[in-house]
Amino acid sequence: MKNGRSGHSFETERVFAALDRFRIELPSWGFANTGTRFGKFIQSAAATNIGERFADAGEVNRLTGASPTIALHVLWDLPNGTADVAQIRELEAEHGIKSGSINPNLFQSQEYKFGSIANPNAETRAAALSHLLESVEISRALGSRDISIWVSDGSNYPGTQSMRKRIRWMEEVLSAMHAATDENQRLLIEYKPFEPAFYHTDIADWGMALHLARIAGPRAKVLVDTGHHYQGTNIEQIVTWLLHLDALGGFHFNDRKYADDDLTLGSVDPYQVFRIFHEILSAPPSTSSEIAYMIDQSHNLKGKMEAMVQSVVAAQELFAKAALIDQDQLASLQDECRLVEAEECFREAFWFDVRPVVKAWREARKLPVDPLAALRESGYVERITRDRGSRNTKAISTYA
Ligand code: RM4
Ligand code: MN
Ligand code: MN
Repeated sequence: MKNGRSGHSFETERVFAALDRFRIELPSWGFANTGTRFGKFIQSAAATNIGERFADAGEVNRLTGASPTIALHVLWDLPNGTADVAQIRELEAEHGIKSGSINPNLFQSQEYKFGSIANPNAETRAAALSHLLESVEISRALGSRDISIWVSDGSNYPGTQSMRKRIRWMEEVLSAMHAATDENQRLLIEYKPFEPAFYHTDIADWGMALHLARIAGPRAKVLVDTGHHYQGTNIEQIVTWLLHLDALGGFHFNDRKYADDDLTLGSVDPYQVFRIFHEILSAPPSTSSEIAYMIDQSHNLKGKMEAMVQSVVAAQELFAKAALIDQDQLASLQDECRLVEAEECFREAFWFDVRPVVKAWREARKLPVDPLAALRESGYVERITRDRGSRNTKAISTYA
């Protein structure tokens, strides 16, 4: 270990500083029953209502100290719109966790069969806009900064829709939405190459999302969901470009082997997450300080609480590893094209076992030293399994 300025090791200083500022948002839907298009496997411990989703997220935050906000899906968490804000406020106070990003739902209603903000029918586009405006209102009422939009719009067969006209319709709706935001709010635009549409998707990649964000206005940024790329796409390069353009709003983290698999963060390819964090940590802080780190996962087989704790811990460890890269040294090795030494400087940080230092950080911050073990010892999962078991056998969740 190298020695840092304060007498602590270089690694301890770096990791402590990195973890003190790293926060990652939990998705309310990650605690509820979800499934695949082939069916759902109900879990006895899954959250069956908004109170339980808040309780679970609060517990993950208690264990990790790194997740003080919960992302809300309007249709699933606030089915009555702004009328539900008072109840959400009470839940925030009760569970010590704040509302995070507000996620409009433009993909489940029957009227969106042929699209929402890109639907050829002006009335349907107006309905989509009115839902977006209500989402802006909800975000304002809750004091949450980000409204994260993912639209499933697209078509399944060549020639059946005008891709060109649909661009204009999206520009109009998103501009109108942006006009309703105030300076404390942001509009994050997510992209995805395919699914549910299989011929064209209206916001298929970061270029399209960036264009729409620029047209919408200065408070619109791009949201990168790590599962929303073709195989082999260099996601960290996209991140670099978005940072350069001051257009990176946030992330939906998850992992995958094939497509939008929504598996636990870092479970398949932790090096990918490390590379993304490196690009962020090597960029000027002014372009990266407002990035919203969020988890967007669906845990079908693993226990939801356990999977979420694993995800937060994995994110912390990979962020801590990336913080260990000696940026000055790496920059001069890169400039001199000393390729092998540059690569080894990079990989040394990835291979460094940060877990003992992360444990020391948890101890210093009075957090459970091993969050997963603490979850097991707390009996929380057994309790919610008992309490929610019968409700879960009856209720098939409305979740996608
Ligand atoms: C989409 C996308 C969105 C999420 C929905 C449920 O694939 O990732 O972010 O809100 O799933
Ligand atoms: Mn997502
Ligand atoms: Mn997705």
